Amino acid sequence: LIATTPALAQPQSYSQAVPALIPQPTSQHTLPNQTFTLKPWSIVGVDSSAKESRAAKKVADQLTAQLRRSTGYRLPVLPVLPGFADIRLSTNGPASLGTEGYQLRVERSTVTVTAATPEGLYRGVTTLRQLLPAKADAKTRQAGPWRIAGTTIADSPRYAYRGTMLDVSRHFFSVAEVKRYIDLASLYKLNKLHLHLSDDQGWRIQIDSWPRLTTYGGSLEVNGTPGGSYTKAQYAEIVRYAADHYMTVIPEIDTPGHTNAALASYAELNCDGVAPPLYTGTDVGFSSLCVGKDITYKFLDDVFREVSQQNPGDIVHLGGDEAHSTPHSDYLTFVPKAAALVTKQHKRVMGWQEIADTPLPAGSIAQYWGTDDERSQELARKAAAQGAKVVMSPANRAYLDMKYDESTPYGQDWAGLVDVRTAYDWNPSTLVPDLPAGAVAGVEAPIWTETLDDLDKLEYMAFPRLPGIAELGWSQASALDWTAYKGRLGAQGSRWDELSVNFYRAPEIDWH
Ligand code: TNX
Repeated sequence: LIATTPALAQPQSYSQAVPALIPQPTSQHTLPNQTFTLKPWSIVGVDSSAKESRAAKKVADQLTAQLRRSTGYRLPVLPVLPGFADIRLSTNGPASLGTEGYQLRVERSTVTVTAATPEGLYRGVTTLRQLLPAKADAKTRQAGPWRIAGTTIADSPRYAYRGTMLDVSRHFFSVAEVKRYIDLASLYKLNKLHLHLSDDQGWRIQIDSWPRLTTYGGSLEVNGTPGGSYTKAQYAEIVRYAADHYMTVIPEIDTPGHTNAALASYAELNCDGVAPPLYTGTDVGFSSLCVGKDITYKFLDDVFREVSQQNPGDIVHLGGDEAHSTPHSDYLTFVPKAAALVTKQHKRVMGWQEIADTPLPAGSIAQYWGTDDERSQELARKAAAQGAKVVMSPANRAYLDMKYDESTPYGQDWAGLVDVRTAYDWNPSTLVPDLPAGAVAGVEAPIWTETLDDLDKLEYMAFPRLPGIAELGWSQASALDWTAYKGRLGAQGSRWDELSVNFYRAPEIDWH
């Protein structure tokens, strides 16, 4: 008798045993029969040098604050004693892990996250959160058990620059709303928050030497509803909150175009000395600073100084996009002068791709927003040729304000419809042909807000596409695979439900 062995079906529990992580880590292996269970008496231990102990403790406190809410356990955080804590968080790992790298090991009795810095520890803890059941993210106490399948993970990012941009000019967003956006973006290991702080429709950051920028220039937004602006104290609160989530704020003051709010606030900034009215429409390209006037550079010197003082990060974004009302020869004069006022504050210059037409200071970053067009690709190569880095924000893939499909109730479509796959299925290093290897610093997903006036709409456009851009920024090229990603993305749905994220349930994803 010849018995045929039925093909071994994948055991049902297999997919549950291999947790779905976004971004996909560099390496991940299962440890069979090593399930960890969090207990009411579990202890979290922090092992760090004296220098890093505060920051490391804070990472532990952020983790336990959430887990106490959902589990109801006490979860005390203590300096680690060998062989003692159930969850061990260490910043005493080897320097070879890099600033953001970490190792994570889940065994029957312990979970260990090891990094070389508090930042690496933070990235590892975001992974740990995704390894726990989705209900660990709940706001109220849930029933256990709180199990994590045994695994070993070694992980570090592909790119140093992994960002998202929020346009707070077209519609203003409060400090609380920006914090919520930081909460959600940081879950996917994004490390840059680019704030688009000025545009035609509103100036949103207090500048003491030019107070009317906010008192008048910030008073409205698109459609004429009341706008708003951040005081220095409020802005500092955003910077601090971002830092606590290991995100660096990149402030953008858009110049020489996109400046109607400033021109309306100060007549002397206009070439004809006449202040235009405030603008609440959604056209672009009609405003320009007066390139030939000295006061323009006095203004920018003051603005970049005050903005730099409020931003510990080393990058200031000077815009430079769509200067359709600035004669090109003026543009070529203007950008190097504005850039010099940024470097004078010991900051690196960042700007939209158009700045690559001008000589750029060392350490500059050009932000690609093209749609596979020749001109944009040429600008990216021009940036690289002069030693600048390029951050990839292709509008037809990375713009979170583009509609998913024709039925998306808001958003724009000038760069095309961007479904979840289109946003994910590309390679930042090879998108622009003939861009030298190493020129790409990373990726950024901007969310422009002409049509987005509240947090629900922001969340709907950012989720589920933002995690895909985050994965492009973090995971190795070899790990990028739409079919596998799609499966992992579906598992985020239950987390977003716990976090009350208003995400778009894209029909091609199997949400669970
Ligand atoms: C283009 S992309 C802009 C923004 C708009 C956006 C809308 C870029 C650098 N400028 O001014 O808000 O399109 O999608």
